[in-house]
Amino acid sequence: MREGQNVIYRADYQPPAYWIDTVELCFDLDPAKTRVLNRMKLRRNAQMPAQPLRLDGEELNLARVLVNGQGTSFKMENGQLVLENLPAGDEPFELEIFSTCAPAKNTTLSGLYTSGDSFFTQCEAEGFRRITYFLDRPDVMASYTVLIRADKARYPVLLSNGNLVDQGELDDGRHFAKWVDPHRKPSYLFALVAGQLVAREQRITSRAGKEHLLQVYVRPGDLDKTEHAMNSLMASVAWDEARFGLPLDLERFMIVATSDFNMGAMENKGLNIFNTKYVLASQATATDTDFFNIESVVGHEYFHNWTGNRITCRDWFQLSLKEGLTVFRDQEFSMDLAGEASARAVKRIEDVRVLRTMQFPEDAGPMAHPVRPEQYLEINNFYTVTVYEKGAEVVRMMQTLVGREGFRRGMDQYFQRHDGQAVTCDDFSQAIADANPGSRLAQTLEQFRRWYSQAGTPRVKAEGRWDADSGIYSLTLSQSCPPTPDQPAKDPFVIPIGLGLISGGVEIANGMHVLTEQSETLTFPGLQSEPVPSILRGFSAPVVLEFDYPDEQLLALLAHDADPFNRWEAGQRLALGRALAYLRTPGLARSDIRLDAPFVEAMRGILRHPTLDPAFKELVLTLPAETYISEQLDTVDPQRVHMVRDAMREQLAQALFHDWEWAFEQHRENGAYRPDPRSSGRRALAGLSLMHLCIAARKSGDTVWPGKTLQRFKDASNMTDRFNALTALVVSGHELAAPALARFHATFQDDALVLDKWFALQAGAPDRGGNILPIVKQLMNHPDFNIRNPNRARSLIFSYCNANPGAFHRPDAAGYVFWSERVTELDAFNPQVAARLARALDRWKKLEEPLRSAAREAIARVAAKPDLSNDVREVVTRALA
Ligand code: 0A1
Ligand code: ZN
Repeated sequence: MREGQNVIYRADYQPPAYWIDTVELCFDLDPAKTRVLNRMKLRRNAQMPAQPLRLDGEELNLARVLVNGQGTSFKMENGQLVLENLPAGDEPFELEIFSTCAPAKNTTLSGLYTSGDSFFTQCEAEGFRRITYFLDRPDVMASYTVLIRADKARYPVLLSNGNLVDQGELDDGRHFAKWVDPHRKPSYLFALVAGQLVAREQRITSRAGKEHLLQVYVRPGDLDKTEHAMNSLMASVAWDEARFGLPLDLERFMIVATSDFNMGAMENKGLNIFNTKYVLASQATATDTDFFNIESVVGHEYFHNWTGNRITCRDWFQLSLKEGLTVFRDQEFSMDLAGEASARAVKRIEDVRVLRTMQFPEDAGPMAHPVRPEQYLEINNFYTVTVYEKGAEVVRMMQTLVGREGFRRGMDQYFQRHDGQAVTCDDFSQAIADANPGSRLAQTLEQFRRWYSQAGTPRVKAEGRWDADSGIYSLTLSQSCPPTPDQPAKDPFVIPIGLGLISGGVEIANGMHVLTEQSETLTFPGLQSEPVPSILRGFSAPVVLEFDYPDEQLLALLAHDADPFNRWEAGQRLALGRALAYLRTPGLARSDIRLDAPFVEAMRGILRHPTLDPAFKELVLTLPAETYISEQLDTVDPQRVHMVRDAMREQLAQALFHDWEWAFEQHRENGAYRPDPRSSGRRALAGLSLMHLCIAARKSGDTVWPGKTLQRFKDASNMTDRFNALTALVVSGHELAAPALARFHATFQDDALVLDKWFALQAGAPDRGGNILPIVKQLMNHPDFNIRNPNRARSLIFSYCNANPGAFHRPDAAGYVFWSERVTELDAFNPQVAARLARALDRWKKLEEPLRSAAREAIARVAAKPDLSNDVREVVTRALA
């Protein structure tokens, strides 16, 4: 992607040649042809040499351009509207642009589009230019006034950012609403919504005694599913005030849900637009995971109001400035709401699991990029787990290096310096360091910033040496980082390493070592016996820790480590070690897989533990994901990885049969449904138990547990228990799965989000003799399938291609053929979604032959298509490079 056309480089950043101070937009909404009148006040940026004004525009029909009320000459160049004859001097001038667009034909879901009978916008990153000609870049911040006119019966609700200042009737059954946003903002935060919507409303009073109106807008039938989103919003407002002293700066804060959305949600100023998946929930239709995701996404978007909106990004290379920081904030929010230490730890483990199963592979593949990328062809491809999740880990390390209070001081400093500005990742780390002079961050700032500039997951190799004579234990820590595209060699990172020493089941040391050199040795004198080191406690840095733990040490950590993260990690390492040993055994058959007694007993010990949190037990007893296991191998046969993991799970199911029975009975009842960490943890463990009981039953021919599972599926009072039971039947491949699936569909056929689960479960089920691809193809023809709806496309196609490696990587390459067809099909109407699917084969170079060649061929087939979008082109060209 280096010399390619249209590549944008971070190094080429130039401030804008003009500023836009105010924007007045007037919309006449019509699905076929919406008219947009855009009146702006501009002035030259005196710091830049005089040059023409170049406005971005895409898919617009331009009708008229006036400068200070007069017609003017203009030309089109590379899709931009170029104005050369502007008034001389530095006086502000008025520019009026009249254009039209076609929302009903806009299948990309970027810009102004229709979903059902309503209008929505999505402007991040570069969608505003699909609404009007503009300096569509985040460092141009303007004040917006928006007038919306539309048919009143079809579009009774008309919304935009800020405050409603006027509304009224017009002729011909039309009406209008006028909105003024009191805050300056970049164009990517503009939003407009119009349609038949209803709102749950809540008035709140802030700590400072200010009144605010909170609203959650949905389609009329969905109002009863908005309570949790509203509660989450209220909790978010309270949390940001309490933890960071950041109040809501608007009289009114709105969330609107749409079922057609490319991503999770969007933080438009005062008018967040959400995928319904992250708003709608009832105990009958949403799982515990859905409830927690809603809480965290509502929090995330709300927290953007300060980290992203009040202080925004100078350019899109700085995306992690807002995303990494805001993910960090939503993670902290969820942890604080979870309350108890064990529930916080569970959340931390879940976050690390996402990082390691999704971001680590990204960092090792063809799309690897630094948290602050250097170049892109299509910015939408860089809304990645690296920018978001690794970016959050970088912010977390800053907090670790300056302490929690120091971090709060740093945030205060950041807002004091930069409120109202468009800034860079360096500005952020500078503020945190400056507020904490003398801290480890301030001392190492330049080096610390390599986390923003160097891609790849660092390795920390630890080697312990015990000298019994002197009673000294020494630990050598060495770091390295594998090459990534464009970055063959890396300089050492600043790596905070949480470290404990355990001797005889007792913790004798606990602290934080900051590794800055390529290699450092720590010594611990005066010890009676060789300690067990607990390294990288709390997952204190986003690195791979290499340490040759003997099994006894892992068993000791699993039994005793005071750090819950490393306690869980010890169990994962025990399981991973076994999986890798099987995978490295030539000619291994499924029947050769026999888990050893110490491992099984350790797992039993955790499952039966008298005091451990059920949610934590569920995490320990879940084997490492197939993708995580695959990342540890040089070459991968995904079907073999699946076979090994599946066989290990089956062994755990059989060996712990009575323990699973016990666990299920102990945790099956949870009283009235509440999606809190405690009772959801109990449901999770009951669900995992049921799954293992069904798997064991498949092996033994027992019909009792499948029967009980079906009964639970039918009787369940909530979606979590119901779906877990259904999943147990489907995953174990029991014949009761088919009637249960049919019943599930019949019950929930009118609920789109539940149907998404129904599609996803079938597409993600374990492959039996190559049966999944035919099922997926059949489901593509199901009357409820619609590839144009991103949620539905993801639930079927992505669940198969991205989340079911054992079924997707078929020796006959039919999975790859299916993938390439879907990528091209999607690309024709929604490039963003297509490009995400295109990434399913990112790791093709790791595949064993003949899969590797077949995958390459499939990617090449996509790359050879004419008219590919930039989005897909960038992904496939990088993959083939
Ligand atoms: N800023 C949003 C994510 C988002 C990004 C791009 C979108 O359209 C291309 C939509 C949403 C967030 O972080 O939640
Ligand atoms: Zn975000």
